[in-house]
Amino acid sequence: MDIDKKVQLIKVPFGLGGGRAGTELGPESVIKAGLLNQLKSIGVELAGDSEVDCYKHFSGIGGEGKVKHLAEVQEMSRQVSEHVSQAVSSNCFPLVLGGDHSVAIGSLAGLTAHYRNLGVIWFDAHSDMNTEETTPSGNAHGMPLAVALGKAEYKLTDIPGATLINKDKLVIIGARDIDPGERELIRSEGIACFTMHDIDKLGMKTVVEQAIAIVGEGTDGVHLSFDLDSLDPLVAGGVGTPVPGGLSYREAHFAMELFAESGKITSMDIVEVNGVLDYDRRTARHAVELAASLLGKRIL
Ligand code: EXY
Ligand code: MN
Ligand code: MN
Ligand code: MN
Repeated sequence: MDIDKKVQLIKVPFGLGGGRAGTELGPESVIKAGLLNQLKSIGVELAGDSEVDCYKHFSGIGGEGKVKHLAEVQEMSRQVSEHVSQAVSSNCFPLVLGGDHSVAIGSLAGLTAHYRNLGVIWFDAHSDMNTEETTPSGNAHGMPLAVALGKAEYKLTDIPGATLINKDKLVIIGARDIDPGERELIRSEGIACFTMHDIDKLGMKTVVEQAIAIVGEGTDGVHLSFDLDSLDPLVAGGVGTPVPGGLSYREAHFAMELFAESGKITSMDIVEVNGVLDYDRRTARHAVELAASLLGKRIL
């Protein structure tokens, strides 16, 4: 997009929404993999960075109730929302570094406070649309879209200033592990979901063109939430919930390049980099490169 805005980095070292330790190390890991130099090298200016103070230490304990660590997820989301909202108020491009994918609840809350017609692009192996009733794991990182669409008991509107996202302006790309309750919701709500099968059939160019046709019209901002598990685990194995048969390196970069060309994306999450499982920082380095591709890195 040749971003004309400065980037505000928002670090969210939160992993209690996932089932395995290590995602709370994501922001540190992505920074150590060279994010700041990479942004600098492509001419993206950093307005500043902030860190959300949010239960940095993973604990497998405290999983009572239908959703594990729900109170912590809610408190983290409220704080992330404030940071994101502040960044948008300062005319910056919010780049949120998770953390597990429940951090996107906070991103979407902060963004909907400003963009009344927000579009959402969701790169993921999963569809993250379980409710308190359908979740097979009790892990909140499998729920952010249900929260944002108002389908769970915990709703985006529980966060001050936020509105729900519009189901007609949401596009999921890369899905290949969808639970029965999620499938029902996707079908009944008519949500645009390009599975890996669709990507194989249509090719990434057509998929992104169709996605842009959906979110490009009638929106005043478009958020791109990138879960690293959308990539094939052979490319990016440092994630807590790997699913075989994912995006290739080039498919993912090509998609980011096409979204960059569209000039439509106004914010981004990078989530699910697991600092414990990503022993050689390969997944974190992919995250850095993908962010650069989205922010307008040019080869020529
Ligand atoms: N659908 C499964 C669940 O709800 O437990 C797995 C969710 C994984 C969610 C992640 C990271 O995108
Ligand atoms: Mn996810
Ligand atoms: Mn996922
Ligand atoms: Mn599953």
